[in-house]
Amino acid sequence: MTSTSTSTMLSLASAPPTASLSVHENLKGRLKLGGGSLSFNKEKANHFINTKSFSRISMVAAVKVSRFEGVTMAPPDPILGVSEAFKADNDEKKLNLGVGAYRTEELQPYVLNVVKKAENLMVERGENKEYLPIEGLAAFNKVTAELLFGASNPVIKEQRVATVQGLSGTGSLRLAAALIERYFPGAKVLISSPTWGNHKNIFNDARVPWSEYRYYDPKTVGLDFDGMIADIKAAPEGSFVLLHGCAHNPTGIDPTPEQWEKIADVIQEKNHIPFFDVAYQGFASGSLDADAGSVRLFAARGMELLVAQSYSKNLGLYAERIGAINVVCTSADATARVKSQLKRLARPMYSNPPIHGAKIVANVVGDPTLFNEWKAEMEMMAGRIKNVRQKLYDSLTAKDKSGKDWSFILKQIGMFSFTGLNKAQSDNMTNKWHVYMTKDGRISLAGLSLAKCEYLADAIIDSFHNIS
Ligand code: KET
Repeated sequence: MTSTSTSTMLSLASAPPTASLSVHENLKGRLKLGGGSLSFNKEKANHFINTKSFSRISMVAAVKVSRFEGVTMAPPDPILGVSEAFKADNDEKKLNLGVGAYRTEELQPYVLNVVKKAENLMVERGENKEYLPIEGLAAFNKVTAELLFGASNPVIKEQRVATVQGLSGTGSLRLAAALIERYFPGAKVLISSPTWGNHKNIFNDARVPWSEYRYYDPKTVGLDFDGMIADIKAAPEGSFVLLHGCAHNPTGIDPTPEQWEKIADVIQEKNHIPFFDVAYQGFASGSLDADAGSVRLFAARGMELLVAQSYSKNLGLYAERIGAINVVCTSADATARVKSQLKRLARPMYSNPPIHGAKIVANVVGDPTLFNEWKAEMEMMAGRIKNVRQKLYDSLTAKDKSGKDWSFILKQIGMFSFTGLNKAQSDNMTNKWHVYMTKDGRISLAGLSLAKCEYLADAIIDSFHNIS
């Protein structure tokens, strides 16, 4: 999209009189074009006009300018942009702790063995590539809801879950946002402060108003539970409350089961609707059931709720874009209607979802042998992250003589550690130490190896103590 790639023909002859006049009279060197403007060579234009003796302007001026001149450069994405910067760095010591993507101890991407087995099954069966229905693969929708709520959960037995396959967690959240925009106009979504960076983009683009509730307390490096409760209470009745089902991103701090009960109490009191983002089921504790505990606790109260699911992390299906949106309603009848509207929203956006990831999930979760193998692999991945978490803590404690308490690292769970490093300190991590991370001080432990813990500890200690 360079300005020389397109030539815009500006025809004064065909322009209406007012337009040609305004071009002549307002030759100030720039000509307004839509939201942007283009350079206009006043002298050349005047010369051209003056050398013609005409009663009627009949000329065509060629102006080499892009029709997209008014489009400004977007900033790099705060998370995925980090990977782009990492790729451009040629230093051997470089470490990508930006995006939450699992790596092996050798820092290589990991394709789960169960995924390979499921894919082999698909090839053996000669499965086709026909369009899926708008709501996605039926076998996937069944197993994904069962994995989330438990197969014997009344919400499933009573057909009170509208499940629609989505474009992973992000696409599922976006579809739910579109549903909120259409059926709850003006309703607000409350999001935690801080939260996963893309939440705000999703609701902004869907034109759903949002505000923040307190979540992280830098003083205790823990949950600001009282602040959270007070803000949820103070929100307009009937708001949506976005909650991270487990392994809160970016803080790694989750409410306790007792705190979840109290959160459910205020949400019920205020007639709010809980909206869970479950991107790490099985990754927080290593147990799929334990990590779905928060969602099941709310469902057991008979509450209506929304849950977006992702298989990017727990099955390593990042690029397959496989996930789902589940809407739990109080009646099967309302559920069917909600599902029909989710389909109606999806059809003009992307028509229907991709089949490959859906088949993988359906094959793995639906087959007892593969399901057990998956659980073992997930425990292995969660275990490796726990090991580097411990080693990082040990390295920091051994090397840092300042007496700073680093135990918050061990209290956090999931893929990330929220280090408390500010933007300048995070910049130092990248510029001096080639450690790529998000500017909010988050590091992905899934991208760290035991071998690199000491180096990372040196970088953190230097950045923490020498940069303010
Ligand atoms: N919710 C949360 C909380 C989340 O951390 C992610 C991804 C998603 C949803 C969406 O993932 P998807 O691949 O659309 O299913 N987070 C990591 C990657 C990203 O930013 O896209 C991350 O925080 O690094």
